[in-house]
Amino acid sequence: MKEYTVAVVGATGAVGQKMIETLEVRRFPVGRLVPMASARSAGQTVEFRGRSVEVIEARPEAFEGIDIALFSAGAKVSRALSPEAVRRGAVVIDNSSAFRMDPEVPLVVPEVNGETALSHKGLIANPNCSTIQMVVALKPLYDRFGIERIVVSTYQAVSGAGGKAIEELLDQTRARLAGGAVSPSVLPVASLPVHHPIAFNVLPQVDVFEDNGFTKEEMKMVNETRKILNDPEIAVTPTCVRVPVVTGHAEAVYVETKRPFSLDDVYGLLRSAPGVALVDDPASQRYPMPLEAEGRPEVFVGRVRRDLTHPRGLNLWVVSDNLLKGAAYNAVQIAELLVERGGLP
Ligand code: NAP
Ligand code: 3JN
Repeated sequence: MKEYTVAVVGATGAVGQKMIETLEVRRFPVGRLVPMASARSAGQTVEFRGRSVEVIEARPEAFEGIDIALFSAGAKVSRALSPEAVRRGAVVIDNSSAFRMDPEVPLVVPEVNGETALSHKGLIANPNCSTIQMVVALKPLYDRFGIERIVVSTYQAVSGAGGKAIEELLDQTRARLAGGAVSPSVLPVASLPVHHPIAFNVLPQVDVFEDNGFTKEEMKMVNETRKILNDPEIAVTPTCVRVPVVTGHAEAVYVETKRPFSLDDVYGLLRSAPGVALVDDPASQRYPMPLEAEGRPEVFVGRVRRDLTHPRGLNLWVVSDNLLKGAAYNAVQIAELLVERGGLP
């Protein structure tokens, strides 16, 4: 089998580390791994297949000879360096929001719209984590019954906000338990002047606010869902919330379908849907939870129930590992799809 030279940009970050782990676990045909980060981390090492591999600074020339570049170092880095990588012949799978809404760039969740990846022009975007797990769960229902409207509330783990946010939750938890004071500096948004404690708290803000009162994370869910489902009319009303959980985003999702459904059909569709694991047994208190989803590639769905008031209303509880299916695993799945279906030069 052909082997590929694979760059991971952001290799020292929360997502980049999971990308490297996922390449190894999935036995992706990596001939050479090239971990990249900022000049700050150049010279550090990452572990891959039992060996230490040196991290190099991500600069335009570093992309000479790279076949596939998985980017996860933020939108600014992606905007600056991914065109440089593409110009040098790499196919870029970008985990940032930089190009997601660009009509020339496919926005891909393999279980939902995998075929769109094959029309790439060198660049493929990985959607936002909250969007990915929602559309994987809803796709089988969308195809069978149509969906008019989605009302979603997220319960997002701190790892979605990066390595520093994980440290902040753990440090604050230890400090509070020891009776000490905390001085938040990362959440809800590191670059804003005001920060709130996350330990023993819940923050109804993920990313910055837009003029319409929704946050950027919420607007990503609206716009990315429309693009992935190729349905500019679908109504999405999100509220994104940060909770003191390290890994695993949860979502309470309410949908109104276009056509009537039976619950038996819904269970059947979810049971056989690619990438979905149905965990729904109220009698034995079985439902998806972040602690059980951590480290797993599936999107877990439970608490499936017909709405009490709307005849075509359905409630679901959707949980997934935000660093895996929400980021690293989805990106590696896209790379696998390109290898399997001739999508690489
Ligand atoms: P993180 O833990 O803070 O890691 C950031 C990574 O980016 C580090 O490896 C860092 O390297 C690198 N980096 C920073 N500035 C750089 C530069 N100028 N050149 C090259 N590398 C640079 O953050 P994370 O949680 O892994 O997230 C990284 C990005 O992934 C986010 O900004 C976002 O765009 C994307 N993301 C997407 C999703 C999703 O929903 N699909 C979820 C989370 C994150 P140093 O060690 O050298 O600083
Ligand atoms: O907060 C989360 O749970 C998900 C965060 C995703 C994120 C964080 C910083 C920058 C993104 C993203 O992927 O949408 C970005 C970004 O690239 O805009």
